[in-house]
Amino acid sequence: MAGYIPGAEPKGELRESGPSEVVDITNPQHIADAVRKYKVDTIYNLAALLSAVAEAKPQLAWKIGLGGLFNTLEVARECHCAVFTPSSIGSFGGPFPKDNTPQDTIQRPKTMYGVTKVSGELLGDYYFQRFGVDTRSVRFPGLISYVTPPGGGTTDYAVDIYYSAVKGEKFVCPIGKGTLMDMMYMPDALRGMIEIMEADPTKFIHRNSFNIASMSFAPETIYQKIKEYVPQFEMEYRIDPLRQAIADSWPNSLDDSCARNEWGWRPEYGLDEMTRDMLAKLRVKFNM
Ligand code: VAH
Repeated sequence: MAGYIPGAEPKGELRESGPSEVVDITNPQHIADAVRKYKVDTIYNLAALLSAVAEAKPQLAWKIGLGGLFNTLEVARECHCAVFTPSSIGSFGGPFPKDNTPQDTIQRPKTMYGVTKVSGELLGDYYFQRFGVDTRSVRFPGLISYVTPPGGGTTDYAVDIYYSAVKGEKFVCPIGKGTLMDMMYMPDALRGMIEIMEADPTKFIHRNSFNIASMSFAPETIYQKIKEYVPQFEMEYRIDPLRQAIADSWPNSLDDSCARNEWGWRPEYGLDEMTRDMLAKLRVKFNM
């Protein structure tokens, strides 16, 4: 993380899951010290500002997204680590096929988030080709989790809607009716991150970065699905122009056939399974 962010330390289940250090990703020595101290063989570099907040702080988004990635790749080159860095459906932009977006197509994003993601893909491939660093990546859709509240992304609505439903509140949706975006339940995303790093690289045609997908929906679809389990749940639209413009520039759905063919990617959660699990876990989280 750039600079020390109070409260950023891991908590609860994450903290109990193993050793941890607070590392400033804009300080390469910090990264190298942690890698050497814990004999790290694979770095999962998840540091980034999400799409909407990156438009408010573009310089910081670059500093963390690309500066942080460069520092991570240099440490990986020196310490012989593999590196996973997520890209995103936000890496697409310009005149590309919006439906079933192919693995290889035009990527001319107009957001700083997208610029950092497509640049990160190119940098990751360069470090593999030039220095042999084992870099791998997936283009994540919007990730939905009950563990951590959303952090300033365009797809945050698909998490916030579950919180409103469980709390018995009317949901105010910032994304317009009919706006399709790819989404994925966090357990599928975590499994994908591990499976790609354990995959046999001799089968790779691509590396940075693979399209992966599980579901694509618009706000009205997830709302109707939640209403099946929370019949009194209500929603209204109050469009956020920034997030709507970003969402409109992204794919409606992804073709993930390369990830399926090159390393066996398969999603396990659809909208119904995710909705049942999200509502159940949030009810436990809020003792409701
Ligand atoms: C965002 N949740 O909305 C992130 C993600 C594809 C969406 O990159 O910025």
